[in-house]
Amino acid sequence: MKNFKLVFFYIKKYKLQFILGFFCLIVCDGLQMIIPKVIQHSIDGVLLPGFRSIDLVKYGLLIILLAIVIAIFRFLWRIFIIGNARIIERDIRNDFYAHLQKLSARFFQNHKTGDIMAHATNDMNAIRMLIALGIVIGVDIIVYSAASLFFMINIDFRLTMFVIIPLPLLTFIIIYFGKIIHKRFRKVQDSFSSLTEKVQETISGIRVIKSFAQEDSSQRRVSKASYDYVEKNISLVKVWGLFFPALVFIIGISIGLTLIIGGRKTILNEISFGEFVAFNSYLAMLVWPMIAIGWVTNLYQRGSASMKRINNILYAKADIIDRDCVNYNIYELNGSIEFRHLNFNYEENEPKVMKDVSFSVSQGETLAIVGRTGAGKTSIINLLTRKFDPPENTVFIDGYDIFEIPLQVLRNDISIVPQDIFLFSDTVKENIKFAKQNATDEEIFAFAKAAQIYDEVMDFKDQFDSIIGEKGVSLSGGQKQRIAIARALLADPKILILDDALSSVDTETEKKILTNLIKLRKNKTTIMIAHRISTLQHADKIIVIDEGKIIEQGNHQQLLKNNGLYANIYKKQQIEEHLVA
Ligand code: DCP
Ligand code: MG
Repeated sequence: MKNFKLVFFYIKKYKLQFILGFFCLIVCDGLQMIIPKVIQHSIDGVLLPGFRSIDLVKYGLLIILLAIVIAIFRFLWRIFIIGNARIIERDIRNDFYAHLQKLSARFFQNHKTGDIMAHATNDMNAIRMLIALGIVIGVDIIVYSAASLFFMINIDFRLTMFVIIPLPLLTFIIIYFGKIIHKRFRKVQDSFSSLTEKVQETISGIRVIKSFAQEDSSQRRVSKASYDYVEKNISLVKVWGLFFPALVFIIGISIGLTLIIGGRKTILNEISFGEFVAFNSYLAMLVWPMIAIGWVTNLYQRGSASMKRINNILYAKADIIDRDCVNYNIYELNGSIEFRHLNFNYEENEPKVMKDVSFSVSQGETLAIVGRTGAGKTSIINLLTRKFDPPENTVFIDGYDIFEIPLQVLRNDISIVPQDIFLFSDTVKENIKFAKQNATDEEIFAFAKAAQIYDEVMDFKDQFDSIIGEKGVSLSGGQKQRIAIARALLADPKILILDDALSSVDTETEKKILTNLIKLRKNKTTIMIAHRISTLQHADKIIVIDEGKIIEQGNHQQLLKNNGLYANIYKKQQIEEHLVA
């Protein structure tokens, strides 16, 4: 039960609606229980001498009236209870999402997107079902079984005792089959998602498949998934096929007993004919709570498993947070950076990816980082931006330990064009103004021009209102990079970081972007990572990193003189350029 703390919190928050729903539900259930009584009296009345047909009309009208009132109250309780459960689901999902946003890169490295998606959908569903149906069924169980039993016993105690003997079996059948059905249903769902995944993969990867002439093998993979889906469905159908007959069988026994024993009692005049009919109706009504107990048990188990999974995430501590030493008097950054003897590994038992790294950048300077792939360039950025936390007293901005700077300030004043660019499936314009929502069109166009993407966007059918992604224009790697650069430039941050952001841009365009960049970033700190030295040679300071260690630093001229790795890479790239040219 303690898993449901959050649910109770929200139930309390919306308690008025729940109380109203509860009231409507009880009225609805209660009135429902009166109908067989009305039928009983009308039948017994018909059999009495002196019964007038006008009385029958009265009974008929009464039942219609009851039906109308029941319908109204049923409508109301659905709105109050089921509607409210939807609202709570929404609130929990919002909490969940808000919390996800706080979690660190490390969390997302350790949790699969698919699992998180499942929590936000399937698990939320299970909780909603439990809240809504749990309440409704709970009330139904109590009202239905209490009232039915009361009226049945009132009609004939011994008869009641006989016919209810088989009914508890219903509960067990529901619990038992419910579990199997749920398990198999999950397998059907899994199989379906793997089938759609395969189909989607083969469609989006069709060019690769064709170019490697792998149509047959990809066809085989899809049809295998397709077979699997059918198989899982058949296994589900089989349980359903057993489940209903089992229910009908048990109910049949009770009905049979009623007919035999109750029928005899009617003939012997121990109970009236009307009572016999009413008894049958109440028996039918008693079936529902028996089924409901089993159902709600399963719902509860599923819901609490889901709640546990969601709690695991909701109570996962956000590990990248403002620490106690944070200084909220820091409102903005100036942009000088220093790393002091930084050692770092991503996971405890893994080897170090940063080894005694020290360097500094003054405010307004441009720093370039060069190094082979996997050398640790992006890791430096990850630590500077607190995507991952460095050890204390190793990274300083404006002379402050990075942990003294509020995260909000850090995030506001540093913009990155990351190596793996992500654009939203929204318009080009919205993507560019992502970091500065109040940007004017003029600003957006100006920075698009600076990033050398303006002309290309103007060639799109809807220009800056073109949607990016599957439903709209598909962009080349270089186009994406330049849109991301425009986005970062528009934010005009105190520190701008370009992580390999020009890798897919041709050298001509690159030169133009760099010229604009130098103009726009005058007196503002910029960090550039690139494999091409032509991109970096104008930087005030260049550090060369290899296997997590800084092996050279200086400006272009100094490093060439050094004749180390930098000079080596530079020469190779010069020869390549000559060959290409
Ligand atoms: N690494 C890791 N966990 C991460 C990121 C990186 O274990 N979340 C490891 C992989 C490499 C090392 O850290 O062994 C350095 O990775 P970087 O991403 O810092 O390397 P680069 O950015 O220099 O490489 P590239 O030029 O390919 O981007
Ligand atoms: Mg990298």
